Amino acid sequence: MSKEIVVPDIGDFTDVEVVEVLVSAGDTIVAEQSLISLESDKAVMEIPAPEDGIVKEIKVKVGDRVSAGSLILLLEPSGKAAASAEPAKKETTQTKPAPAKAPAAKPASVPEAQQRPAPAARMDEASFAKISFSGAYASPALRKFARELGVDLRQVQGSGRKGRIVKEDVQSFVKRALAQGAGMGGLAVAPMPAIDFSQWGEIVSKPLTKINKLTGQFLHRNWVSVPHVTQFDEADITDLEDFRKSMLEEHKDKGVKITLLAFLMKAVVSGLKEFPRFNTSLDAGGENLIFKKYFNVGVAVDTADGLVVPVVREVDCKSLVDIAAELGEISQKARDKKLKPADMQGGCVTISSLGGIGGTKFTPIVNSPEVVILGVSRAKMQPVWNGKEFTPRLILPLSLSYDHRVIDGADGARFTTFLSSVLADARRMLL
Ligand code: CAO
Repeated sequence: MSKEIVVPDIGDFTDVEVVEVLVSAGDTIVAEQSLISLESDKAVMEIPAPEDGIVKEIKVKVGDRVSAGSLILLLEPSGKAAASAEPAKKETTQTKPAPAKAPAAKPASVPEAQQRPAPAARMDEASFAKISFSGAYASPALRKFARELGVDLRQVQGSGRKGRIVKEDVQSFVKRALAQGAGMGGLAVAPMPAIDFSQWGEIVSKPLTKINKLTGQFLHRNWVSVPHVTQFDEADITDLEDFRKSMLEEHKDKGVKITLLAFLMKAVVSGLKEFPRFNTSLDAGGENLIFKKYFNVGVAVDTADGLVVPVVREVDCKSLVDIAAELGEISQKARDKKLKPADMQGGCVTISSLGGIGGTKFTPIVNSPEVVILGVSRAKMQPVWNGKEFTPRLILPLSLSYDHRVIDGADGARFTTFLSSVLADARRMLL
């Protein structure tokens, strides 16, 4: 048996617009829960449920105009309400069977009168503007303010009493959203159309791995929110490679493979020390630059499930051999899916090395909130003019992408020039 829930007495207001319908057919609701929001020229108010129950049918939609007495929805009262009505029914049945059926035959008459909130005093405009109901987490005026700004209050953390959302909460939310680039209408991207690729030939659909999905989200966010510039350069690593080979020979019995990557990590840390602005992050509000006094280096590792970036900590305090050993361990851990979230946090800079695979250059995406990433491609022997003749030298291509909000182009070029000089003469790493 459904009850008609109507708009109660709302003072002198008539033909007020419905701006939100806050429940749906099938919802279980409790007394005082907001059902709809109405908006006049001067205020917003929410109409609360007079009792618990299940919504059977909604009778209004956004844009409708309503007045006191307009039908909002049909409600099936909950067991509690029904149960409390039950004894009375039984009592009546015992004493006077025939009239007991009367309420069932005319469900609308008595219940409709009961379900209206007590008429009480009619509200004037001022009290309409101030009205708020128990259980609401924001005042009607605040809701109006949020709606004008297009803020979804469900995403706003309330700092008021009992978590109530106050004006400052909405203002901070908007500031943060603007700082993060959200809400920039110009960047709105049209959704991808759903395409049936099988119309052009055979296909197989495979689900993305969890790593693929997470990496995709991070990369997309960084790609659209960080203004990237990639500085290309080259380093002559002929002497470094000779030195590395001699070290390889020395350590071959100790089970540690001294890789070029270990040297690159040391060289990058020298760069961070020389150019402290590269070892920073912007704070969440985008108003302060956080300078880091530690030197942790992330390394992109290609695994069967996707890309992960474990971090080697305090590279400045470790020897080349220790770094090489740790690199071997973490890349194995990554491939065995044994990395913990903490193993991938706290990086200052990332190195993405595709040198073992090939390619000449690429544009890596900054691993935000870091501000710089070094991409390394395959080193090749090349003829280099030394002023008198061409000599064969091993040349390593470098691709340094950086966050242009933090790093200027001139500094980007200074950094790669410095890196090249350090890699050309490994003794500089000691300075
Ligand atoms: N130029 C020429 N040869 C290179 C080289 C370079 N820049 N870098 C490595 N090599 C050689 C190594 O010397 C090694 O040769 P040997 O087997 O003869 O000794 C071989 O290539 C394989 O090296 P490796 O790739 O196994 O080892 P690494 O230390 O260079 O790299 C790691 C380790 C974990 C970075 C790598 O395995 C990896 O996963 N790379 C992919 C990273 C990636 O996907 N990046 C893209 C991210 S998107 O921005």
